[in-house]
Amino acid sequence: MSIAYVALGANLDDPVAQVRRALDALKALPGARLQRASSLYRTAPVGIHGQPDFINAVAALETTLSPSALLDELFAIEAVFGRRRDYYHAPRTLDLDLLLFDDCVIDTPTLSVPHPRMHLRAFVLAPLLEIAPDCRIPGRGSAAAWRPATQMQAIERLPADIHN
Ligand code: PH2
Ligand code: MG
Ligand code: MG
Repeated sequence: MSIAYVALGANLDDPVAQVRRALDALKALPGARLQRASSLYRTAPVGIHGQPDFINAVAALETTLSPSALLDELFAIEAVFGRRRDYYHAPRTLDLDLLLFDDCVIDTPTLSVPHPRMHLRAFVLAPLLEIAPDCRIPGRGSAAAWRPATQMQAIERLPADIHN
């Protein structure tokens, strides 16, 4: 059994509803059990200009799947949610990124784990630290130690009644 952390992000077509439904889809994933889900966060776009704010969250999954099998399942959920890849960083109904898989380091043309930019992004670190305060990022050390460097990125935790 492995533990995987998955980042959820949406900024199109009622993103709060998209992320809530995506958490339900993760719950229903064969070969995986949703162990923890963070609050939802409203976040300013990072590295992108002129797009709507995002809704982001992070989920912890217990899984018997391999990293690549889990990645395939995540892509399949994105497709069900109508994800289109019109251009790099196009606005999206749902983005599911595999952040961490146990303490594995994976670097293939299709999968990089840990996610190479996760330690630089408040929209990943804040929800991740909410559900895994002691989380370590292989090769980067404690996730909490990176959070102060992202302090300038606008992020707001949504009240629980919006996502429960
Ligand atoms: N995803 C990106 C790039 N920038 N910014 C925010 N706030 N949230 C995201 O999910 C996000 C982003 C690439 O996937
Ligand atoms: Mg992404
Ligand atoms: Mg992605």
